[in-house]
Amino acid sequence: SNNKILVELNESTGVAVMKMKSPPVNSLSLDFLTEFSISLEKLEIDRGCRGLILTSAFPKIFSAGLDITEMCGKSAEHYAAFWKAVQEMWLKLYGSNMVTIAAVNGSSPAGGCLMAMCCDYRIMADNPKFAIGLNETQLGIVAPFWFKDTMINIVGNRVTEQSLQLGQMYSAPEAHKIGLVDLLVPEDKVQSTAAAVMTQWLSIPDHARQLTKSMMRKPTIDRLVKQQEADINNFVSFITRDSIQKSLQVYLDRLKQKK
Ligand code: CO8
Repeated sequence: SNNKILVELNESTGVAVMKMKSPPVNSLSLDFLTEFSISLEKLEIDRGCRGLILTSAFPKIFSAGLDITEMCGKSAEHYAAFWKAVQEMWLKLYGSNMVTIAAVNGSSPAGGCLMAMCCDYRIMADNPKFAIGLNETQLGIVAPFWFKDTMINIVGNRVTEQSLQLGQMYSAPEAHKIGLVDLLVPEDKVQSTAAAVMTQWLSIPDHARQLTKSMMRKPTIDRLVKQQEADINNFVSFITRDSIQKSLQVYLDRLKQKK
């Protein structure tokens, strides 16, 4: 199953493009997350790689977020392994030493939004049909504290509180207005703009930029590291509740019926 993520490293620029390609919607399954973390780790230790552009191989969808089927009707052991993989993805991407740029070329709910928020800079296709946000409450579930912290670090406490309570999805223009994305460009300019912004970020000496990034993010990362096991237990006991299983199932059925 080593084919959900395409990685192309340009040796001369030191920039890797990672394209998520897990049909139909790049949902973050256990397999996907495992492959993602391995690919990221490989780039992280490659001294020839200084920058990462994260994008989707599919037009219209960046990532549908966590794979809901991984959170339905499975064993406690499975939920624990799945949640650990979600944590690892976040720890690695949010803590990356590379310059990371999200080229958000489509919709990006929940876990997809989290991935984009982990990056240093977000460029989104200027299409009001594309939406991004942490919509967990709409599924009857609750975004964990580290999702919340990641969002606060970008848009502040007030906007995060309202967004999280309402499970609000923002259209690309709205997301730009609140600062959830940094730049809107026409759909066909997303990749080239990401490359141009990357050049600008890479003109800063790595050591100074990396120490600064770590200074900004380490307190947020440490908060999860200190209670990683407790966070897994928390997730498992929450997700195994009958009422939560029911609301996820209803949401999933509604997604499937929609067409
Ligand atoms: N997981 C599993 N399957 C999914 C998901 C998903 N997240 N999203 C879509 N699918 C499935 C659909 O059911 C559909 O399946 P099928 O073909 O069998 O009917 C197929 O993918 C294609 O989906 P659509 O037809 O809906 O495709 P569209 O192009 O019309 O729309 C969207 C794409 C916008 C991505 C749309 O599918 C969507 O909104 N999906 C739901 C996304 C969502 O709500 N994700 C939230 C997941 S929860 C999360 O990420 C964080 C949870 C934190 C846990 C905290 C617990 C304590």
